[in-house]
Amino acid sequence: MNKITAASLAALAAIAPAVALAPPALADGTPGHGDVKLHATLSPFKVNKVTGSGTAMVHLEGNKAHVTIKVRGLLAGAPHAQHFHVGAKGVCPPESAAKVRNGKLSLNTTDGLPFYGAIGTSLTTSGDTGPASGLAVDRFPVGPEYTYKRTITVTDDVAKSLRSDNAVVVVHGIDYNGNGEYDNVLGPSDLDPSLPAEATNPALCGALRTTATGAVKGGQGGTQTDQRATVAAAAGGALLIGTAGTLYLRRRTGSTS
Ligand SMILES: [Cu+2]
Repeated sequence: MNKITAASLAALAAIAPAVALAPPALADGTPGHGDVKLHATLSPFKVNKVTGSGTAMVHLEGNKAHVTIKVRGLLAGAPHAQHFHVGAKGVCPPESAAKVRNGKLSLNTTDGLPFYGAIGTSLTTSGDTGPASGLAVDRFPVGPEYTYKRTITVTDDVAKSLRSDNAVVVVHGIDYNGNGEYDNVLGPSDLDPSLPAEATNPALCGALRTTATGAVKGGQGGTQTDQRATVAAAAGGALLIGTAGTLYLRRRTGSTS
């Protein structure tokens, strides 16, 4: 396994700028700090030849995030960097965001930045959890299958992103050519040219969405998590106007997990 150098961390930090999000205002104008629970279904990037799957759960209390991630079907014996990405659209990239490199169609971490944003939290097994630990491969879980549980204190920006359904879980590390190791079939990593792209390309992705909150605002199901929809309702007089909040509510209603 390649070693992570200080230079590589600097390279990663360069693509993970500080995120400044507007604080999410509730319908009554106060910022949210209450308990929220979030869930994500982690889906594989087929374009990266991934067939694994997983789930992520976060219970956020203040800035304390109790994180549980379960994955299976990833490359065995290899570390899998995993992060909360924040500050963009709060969604996973479509497979159409992939590009041809080394004559092969693949999706690298940079391809997804306009969709899931930069690294907000590194979901390491120990020690630092900031963006600078984004490629600390000796502190990430090892595949093919694992359950990760850790309580992490997240930054204010990440807490706000979680509460506003803007955070995305990305698990990295793929085996594009199925030879059982990270190699250079796709060339060097976009995050650190001393690493193979296979070691850092996204494998699984899931947008975290709130499933429950501690404080329910009366009447119309307008909890903290429904803030965008609630704001939309206040502005437009109806919930079913074409907003991100509406899409979210539909998705949430249709979900059984
Ligand atoms: Cu990531």
